[in-house]
Amino acid sequence: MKSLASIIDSTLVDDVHTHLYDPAFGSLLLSGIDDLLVYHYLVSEASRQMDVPLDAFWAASKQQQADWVWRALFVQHSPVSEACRGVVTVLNALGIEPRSRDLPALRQWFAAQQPSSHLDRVLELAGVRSVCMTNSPFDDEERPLWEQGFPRDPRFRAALRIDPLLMDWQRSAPRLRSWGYDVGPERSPRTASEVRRLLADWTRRIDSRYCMVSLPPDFAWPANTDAAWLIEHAVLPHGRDHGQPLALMLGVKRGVNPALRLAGDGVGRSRLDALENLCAANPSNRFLVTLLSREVQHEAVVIARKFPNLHLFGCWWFTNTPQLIDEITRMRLELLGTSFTPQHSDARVLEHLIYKWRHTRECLIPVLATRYADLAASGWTVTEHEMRRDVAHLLGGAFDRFVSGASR
Ligand code: FIX
Ligand code: ZN
Repeated sequence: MKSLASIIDSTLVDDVHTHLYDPAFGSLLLSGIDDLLVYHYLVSEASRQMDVPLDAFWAASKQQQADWVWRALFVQHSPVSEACRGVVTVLNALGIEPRSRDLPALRQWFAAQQPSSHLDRVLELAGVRSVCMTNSPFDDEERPLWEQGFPRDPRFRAALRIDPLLMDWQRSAPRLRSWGYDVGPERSPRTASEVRRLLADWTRRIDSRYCMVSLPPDFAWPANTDAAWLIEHAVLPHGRDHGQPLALMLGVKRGVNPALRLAGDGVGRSRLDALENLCAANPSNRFLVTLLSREVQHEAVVIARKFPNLHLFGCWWFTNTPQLIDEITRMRLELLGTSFTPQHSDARVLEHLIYKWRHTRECLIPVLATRYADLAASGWTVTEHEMRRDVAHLLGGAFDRFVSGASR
């Protein structure tokens, strides 16, 4: 009988949320040591240890920024944080002894890789079968390629990101008008139907799996806000018409320290009565939810027990640390069984897939082993076939079924 560890290690993952791009997007698919080092997780950590003022940091080239991050986090101190250890895991998995090379040598190594075989190798080392991208019509860099069309790499699936639409309607409305949608700034039936037309067009164009938005801790629903109105009159009807779940990423406070740019976002406790209200009032809509704050994880699990149209996924960003993955995943297994998706990578750089999934697998093994051992002690021994089924379900299978509406 194969061990649980080898089943978890060998089961391929369908990664349900990343910031990676189909290789057709060229330089938008980040890769290599400099992108690994200027990852915003590391920039925020380095900002605490670097002597360089932030203005000078942002004015410098990516390579110079990477040099500073490397020096602060890997040379002057031991890289013990989760994000730093991630870089070490990546280099190791690629066969590079991280301490034996300086940054110029690491750069040369990455530059020598042939992009498509490097992509294949990374996916293989990460044990990842497919990744879901984050695709925004509001992103001027990616929109033109979608409009033009391109041969898709089937390993890169799409999801429609709509943050500006919901969170910044007054500035988004003129953009929609410039794209030919007859919306006004006011909340009218015409505006709602034109937003639905935009969502339908983009869902078809990118072959979207779900629609997604990140929301601040004080997001309320129902409420007299543009976001709540658009959700009720455009996003939810669109979801029902097109079978698209709505992914809510709850609890992000954007720009807590704007000087840190992308690294400057923070966290707050979300008001989960909004989630409860959404699930209760819209039984024909499906909601995918991940939460940034540790403090609301238990409440979210209890809501999920009440609403089969809610699927929890991932230990998002600040909760993607071994200690919190362990705690949150145990809690979810104990209260939801296997009806959730423990992790997504949120990878921004191709090679992140390696560390995010290796570290997740390391966490999942003892958590699931304990549940199976407790179950065996109570008189139910899980077979190898059943373990494989459960692991495949947890590593993307359950999410896929929920998204397709097949079963929950
Ligand atoms: O909103 C999101 O999808 C977040 O994941 C990002 O905004 C965030 O910057 C991130 O990369 C977290 O892992
Ligand atoms: Zn993300």
